[in-house]
Amino acid sequence: RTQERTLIAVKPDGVQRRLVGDVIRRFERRGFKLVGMKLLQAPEKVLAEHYHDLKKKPFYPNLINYMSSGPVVAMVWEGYNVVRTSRAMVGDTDSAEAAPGTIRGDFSVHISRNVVHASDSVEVAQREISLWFHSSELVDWDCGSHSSLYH
Ligand code: YYY
Ligand code: MG
Repeated sequence: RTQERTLIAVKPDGVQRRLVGDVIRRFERRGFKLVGMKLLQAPEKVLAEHYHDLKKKPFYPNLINYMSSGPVVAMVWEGYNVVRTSRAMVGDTDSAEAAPGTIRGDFSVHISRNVVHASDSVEVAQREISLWFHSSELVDWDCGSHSSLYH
């Protein structure tokens, strides 16, 4: 499905470290299509919903503090198998385990400052996209290189 979409977010450490461009470049060059993007200070309510499954984890308060510590860049990327491929591009949750060549493996050293978020399933991606974006903020545009990327 070339219409699959995922939520990618550059976290506050990535924005502070001027890594937004590097993250975007990797998704563009892989062949994915950017259909939504914004810089925002994430509201606590959005973060609580975004990480609802981690509420009972010991690291949860630190995670919310960190995610609130500065702006994030939220993006929606579209393309064939984008959810699974972007998880591979992002790398292991624990930066110490993330392979070189992945975003976390190239740009981070610790699990608590791992630069990016990527949705982990198609269902979760749909939920996260509607949490972070209004449908009017997503742009359905024709990519000129479509026939070079897909048959
Ligand atoms: O999807 P992903 O970001 O790779 O990992 P999750 O298990 O969903 O955890 C979300 C987020 O929580 C992770 O990116 C860093 C943080 N975290 C942490 O600080 N310490 C842990 N032991 C596990 C996760
Ligand atoms: Mg996750």
